[in-house]
Amino acid sequence: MKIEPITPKNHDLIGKVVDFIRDFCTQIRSVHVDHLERKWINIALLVVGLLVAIITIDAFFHGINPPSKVETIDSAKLHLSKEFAESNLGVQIDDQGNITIRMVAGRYSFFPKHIAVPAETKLTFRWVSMDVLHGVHIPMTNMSTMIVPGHVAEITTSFPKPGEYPVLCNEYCGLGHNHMWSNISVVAKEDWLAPSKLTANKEIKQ
Ligand SMILES: [Cu+2]
Repeated sequence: MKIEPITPKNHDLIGKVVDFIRDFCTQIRSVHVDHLERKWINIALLVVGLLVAIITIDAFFHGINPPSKVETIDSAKLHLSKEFAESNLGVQIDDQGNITIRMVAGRYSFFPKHIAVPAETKLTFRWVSMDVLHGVHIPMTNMSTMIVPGHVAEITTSFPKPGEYPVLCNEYCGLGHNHMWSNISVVAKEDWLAPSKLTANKEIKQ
């Protein structure tokens, strides 16, 4: 990288900026602020500084990051990624019987729009966003997370009772936000049909 030498031109600019800051500080100091008011301003600034420090320390030293694991993904290439390609979305069961549900959130729907899962079973949901920040909330369950573009949000949960559960977006994502929903049918464990055949067929098609 070429570093530009300090020329009289940009030396002038630095001088102007310094003058501006000096003027600004002088004007601020000349404003009359009541003693008590000044105390409260200082307390407010102290609280703001403390919060910023906590966030910074958490982010850099405690690894506080977007929800779930810090797993990144290219949101613009979801349809090309193996895991979130259209044919891999929905419910999948592996050889050990672990159930994984992959869903994509995009303005203004969750894809796939409807899935069926068994009750009283450990389910791993993996969510990604194809565009902006979304959220996912399933009322009457502990499912609530942000879906940050560029990150995979992973939640492990189970549904205690069979029934119809709406999946709602709880982060304002645009004009159609209130129409952004999907639906999960939770069926009794013994009535649930594992999509193994479906998965196998898909693999053959690919
Ligand atoms: Cu939304």
